[in-house]
Amino acid sequence: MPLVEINFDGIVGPTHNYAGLSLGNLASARNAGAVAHPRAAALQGIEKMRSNLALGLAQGILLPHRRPNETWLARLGATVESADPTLLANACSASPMWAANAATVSPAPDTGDGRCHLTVANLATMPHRSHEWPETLAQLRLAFADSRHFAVHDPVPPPFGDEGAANHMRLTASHGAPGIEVFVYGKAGGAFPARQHAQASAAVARLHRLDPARVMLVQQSEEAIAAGAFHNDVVAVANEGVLFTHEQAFADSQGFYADLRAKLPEVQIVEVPASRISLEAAIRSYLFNAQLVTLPEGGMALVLPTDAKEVPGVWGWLEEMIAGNGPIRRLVPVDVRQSMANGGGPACLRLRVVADSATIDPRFLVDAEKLDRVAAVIAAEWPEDVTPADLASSLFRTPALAARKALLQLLALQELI
Ligand code: SUG
Repeated sequence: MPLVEINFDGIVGPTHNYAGLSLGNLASARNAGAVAHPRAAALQGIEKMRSNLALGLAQGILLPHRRPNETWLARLGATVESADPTLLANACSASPMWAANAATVSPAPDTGDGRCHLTVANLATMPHRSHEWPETLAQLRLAFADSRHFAVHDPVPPPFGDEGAANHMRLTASHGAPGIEVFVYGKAGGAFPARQHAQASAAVARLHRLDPARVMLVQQSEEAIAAGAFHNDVVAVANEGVLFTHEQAFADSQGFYADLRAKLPEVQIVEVPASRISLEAAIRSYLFNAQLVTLPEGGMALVLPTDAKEVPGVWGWLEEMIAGNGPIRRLVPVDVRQSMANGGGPACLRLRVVADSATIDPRFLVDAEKLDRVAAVIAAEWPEDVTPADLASSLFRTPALAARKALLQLLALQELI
């Protein structure tokens, strides 16, 4: 069977809320304390998946984690009753929805043993994300249990922060051919933390047994992090032979492009100049936090947030790009506003895996009919509104746990309950 790209979207959990937990993520700070809408958020995610299925793409899912995370609280000597509001918010975050941060994935053609390797991300920099990995690992070990085709690794040990695929790009002539894997790390970010450590990137490349000649370690620009690009996927995205990037994404863009061209002469680099779209406008519109996908009929589409239409200058530039007959032929706007308000666009919500879908546990794969059943559970069980203050109430927590359980039962994933 052929290797295809499969996007695994994180389903937004019933505790989705705006607690302003992510320093350096401007949307998270801007919306701190706002009323969140978990049901609408999860249904927006389902609509995005439906839209991608309609484009002819393969689709998978990752599941919401058990929240509040009482195991994590217990290790801190706390309970849901005793935890202060900030600690409780950290234990309740629905952040596993951003599946781009679940793991780094190296497809089989790139690795020394011909298996697809996945390393779960430790997400060590942010407290609310640092306790995701055990449950993510449990899901990955189920979905990719076939050890003839997959190797699933434990996280890189802290303090080396690893944020997974959000700082990793794979460029290749085609999905099934060997790729150049680009690991983007941060050193400094002005007032904000650099969340991806170079040592973590290097460790993942070694664990995945990548050919050092086909690995690139590239520094993210300090100005990008300082402007709010807390992950590289906020300012750049790649697919097959195309890199779509902001001019100021990397510390040394020209050096990076030259090295990349030397390794992959056919690469096409579509660079957006800062003179047309400033870093600030790029981060506000999230035009790069897009899924750049190869369509079955040929050509590439950019699945990007509808918000990109609202920032002056952005949509006009994109339409010029399409008219210019470059590699990106189509714009597909999707409404993921609930996730966007926490700094997560279409690309954040998915983990890309290139593999033969027949080797993956089918409970993690979806078609339109299965999505209908998932949407029905969300519509019936997910709360409509949540404020950070609600997190302390058992009237909110008990139904939230029951809602997740109903979804896992529907999918026959009882072992995750
Ligand atoms: O880690 N937001 C996430 C957004 C992650 C986006 N992912 C990628 N770019 N791939 C983060 O900053 C906000 C949660 C809060 O503030 O309550 C949050 O965690």
